[in-house]
Amino acid sequence: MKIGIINYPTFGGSGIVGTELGLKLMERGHEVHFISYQLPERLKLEEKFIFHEVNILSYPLFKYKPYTIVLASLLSKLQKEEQIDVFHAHYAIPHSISQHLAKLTDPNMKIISTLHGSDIHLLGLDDAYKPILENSLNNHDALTTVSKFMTKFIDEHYSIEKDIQVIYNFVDPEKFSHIKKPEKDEIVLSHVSNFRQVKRSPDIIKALAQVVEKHPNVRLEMIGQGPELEYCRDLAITMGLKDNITFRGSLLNVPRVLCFTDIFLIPSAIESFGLAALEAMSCKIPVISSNAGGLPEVNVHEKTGFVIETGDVDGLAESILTLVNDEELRKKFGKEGSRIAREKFHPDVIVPQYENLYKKIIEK
Ligand code: GMT
Repeated sequence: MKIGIINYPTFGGSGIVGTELGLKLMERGHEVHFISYQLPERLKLEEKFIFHEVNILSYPLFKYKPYTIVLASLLSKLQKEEQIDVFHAHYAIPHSISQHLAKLTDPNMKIISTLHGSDIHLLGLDDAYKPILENSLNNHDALTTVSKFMTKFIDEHYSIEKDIQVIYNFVDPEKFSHIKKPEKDEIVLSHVSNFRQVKRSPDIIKALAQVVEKHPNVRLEMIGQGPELEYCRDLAITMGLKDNITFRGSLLNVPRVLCFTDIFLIPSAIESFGLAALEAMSCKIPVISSNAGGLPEVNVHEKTGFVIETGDVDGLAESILTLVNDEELRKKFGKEGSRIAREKFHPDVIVPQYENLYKKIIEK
């Protein structure tokens, strides 16, 4: 098949899922066309790929560049010139709307969107997007989401007249696997985040303050960048935790930090799936997550880690302390996490679900 993948090029989960899916589809013999406004981060590690850049010319009248239209025109052009069998957008705003616009130029064009997260549970609810978004999604050939939580959320908040298939995100054990941890005299906690408010990253610093009172040899790795990063840095200083926290910025090689990690933390206020938690599980790392959104579909309480109430800083500290004090429990949760990652979220389980969906809509 010839498949067009439209995604954001950044470190965000939807961009990663789109890119990794495209790469897996290439491995399985498909011709994949990556479409984005710049080369996706994870493609930078690859040698062979087809990439189409969405190029917007400046014009003095434009205060805001009309990205949605330029992307739609590119998709329409690709449909004509490359005879793409199916276009697959990751993150609905504005990608799904551009796909729908392009389909207006050729009704035979097949379009699918995967609804990832804040495109639906935050931005999409706003009147500034909702009417057009809903109409575009209703004109798609197929829709998928990344968790049962997301499907339920869409049912409750949108008028979508088609079935929405849940296809979970996946993790490649070749890229995220357990590497024997080096001997060290500290316990390392990690948090991978875009430091937006929904991630509740400051809760981790507050919990760490309680933890180091009992165990001064606990250190936290904060990976990523975003609006609350500066606040987190300040909080670390005011709470006297400067020496217990390392801020790393965005990293292409997350597995390198994960191999030093003993406990992974993701206490978000909402999370449609929590790809970072799955990547940690794949590396045999126990996870402490909140019970928000689709997180409990990934991290299973008392099997792969602990699931706490969102915002429960004391509960977070208590769970960290339980795992800090119990190496055997860390190993047990880590092992189970990696087993579930391999069985339920393996590319060989997930990618064929997308292939089958593509085939179904192409044959229709
Ligand atoms: O939706 C977002 O806030 C961003 C999006 C992204 O592009 O990173 O993340 C969402 O999609 C990921 C991949 O499916 C999920 O793992 C994240 O849980 C989800 N984020 C939220 O729901 C906040």
